[in-house]
Amino acid sequence: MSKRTFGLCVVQVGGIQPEDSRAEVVQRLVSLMRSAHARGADLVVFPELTLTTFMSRYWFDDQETIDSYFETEMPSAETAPLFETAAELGVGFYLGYAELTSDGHHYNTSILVDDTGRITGKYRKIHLPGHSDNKSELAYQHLEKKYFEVGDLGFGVFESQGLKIGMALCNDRRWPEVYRALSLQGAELVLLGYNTPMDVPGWQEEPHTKMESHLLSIRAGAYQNAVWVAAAGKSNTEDGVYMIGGSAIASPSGEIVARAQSDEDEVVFASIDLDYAQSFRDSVFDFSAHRRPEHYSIIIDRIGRGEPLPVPGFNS
Ligand code: CDT
Repeated sequence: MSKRTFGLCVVQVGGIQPEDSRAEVVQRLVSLMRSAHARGADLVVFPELTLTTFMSRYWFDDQETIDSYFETEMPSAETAPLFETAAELGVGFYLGYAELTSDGHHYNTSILVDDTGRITGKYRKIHLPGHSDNKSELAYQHLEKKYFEVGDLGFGVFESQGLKIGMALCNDRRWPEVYRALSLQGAELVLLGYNTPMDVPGWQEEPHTKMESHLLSIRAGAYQNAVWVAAAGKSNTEDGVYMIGGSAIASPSGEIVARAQSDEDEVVFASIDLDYAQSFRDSVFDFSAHRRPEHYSIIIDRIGRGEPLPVPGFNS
């Protein structure tokens, strides 16, 4: 059996505080990238909105304050060390950040950068959770729907470092359509960053199931689509709010092959065999042989739950 090994790292970041400057955060990420390289990383995955604290927990009225959390260029003077280190070490990376475009659009974005420091792909988050109204009675809110527009780039797959790589961000990992859209384009690797606070308004999961549903989502996405999934989160407390951690790599068998042990900064490494996916693609998930899209139209036609469809002899 063939083997194409690749050094994959998810870098968990143990919380960014409101007072941490971009320059401090970038230095921290550079040092984590160096540790990842020392472990054998070819590619490093950083979390969602990595450069600042998770601003969606705060209600801001003032556009200048809001925009201060966003990047207007990438790389910028402040983020350039990440690109320079990537090129120096020959390590690619995925980075989540808040993007303000030159024509005034705000997106929750990730980029893919190859081992020469060149941007090879971009994704703008499509599943934005939370709310846009001011729930001022709460200590912390989840205002992604206020601060970000729905991404306009679709689910892209990019050739980078000799691989086909798809990207997603945080809440996307809970939606099976995301992995399917990427795997139908031949993605071998799905990279995603996340911020999952323990307390989210209106999200009534038992605390112990938060980690379970996170791991279940990436494992199911990996297995059902015969892809590797690498998920990097922020963890520990940010401004007193706990984020779940559990940064992990899931294989096409649906197993977690590496997982953070702490809720601090941590480099999680796996030497993965990219060809391991092939046996799944040739058998149980041979899409060409087994998928039946003529029976999937309801997935496109409906957004919310509705009445049962007519079935001949029933429901008419
Ligand atoms: N950042 C992000 O998308 N976080 C969400 C938590 C709240 S959604 C109920 C997540 O899915 O982890």
